Amino acid sequence: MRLTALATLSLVALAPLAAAAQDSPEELAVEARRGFMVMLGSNFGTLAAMAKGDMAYDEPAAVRAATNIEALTKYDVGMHFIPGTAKGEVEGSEASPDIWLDTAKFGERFAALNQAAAGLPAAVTGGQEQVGAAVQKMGGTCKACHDDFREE
Ligand code: ASC
Repeated sequence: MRLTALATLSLVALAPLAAAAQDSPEELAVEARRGFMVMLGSNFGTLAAMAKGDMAYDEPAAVRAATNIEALTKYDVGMHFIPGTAKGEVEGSEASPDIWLDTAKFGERFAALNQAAAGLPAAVTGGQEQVGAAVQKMGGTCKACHDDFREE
């Protein structure tokens, strides 16, 4: 009885892993990219809301969001842009085929994001009036890459 319950529990716990294992490398790549973008967007959204005054300035929350963004931009998300994962090639992709035609420019866009995010926690410290400039600098690099390489 105990063993059966334990066995059932392990199967339930492993179910998400099994589901992921059935995905093709292309599907996994898109899932990884989207997860990355969702985390980035969630933390960026916090800072943008504080900059706009939609959310009260909360220094620890701002620093946490900025720290997450800085950490996320050090993740090599480029490794998930594998061939065969442009929009239309795999479900859920919004990646422009141009990514694979100009990989140097694509890399530069990520480098710009990385640079804009460097020191972000300090940049959002000290008051609501600090956040706007930091958000603009960051958001500009999001937009620059999406304008060229995202097809919604
Ligand atoms: C986001 C998101 C973007 C950027 C951009 C910033 O949260 O999805 O594309 O921020 O709007 O300018």
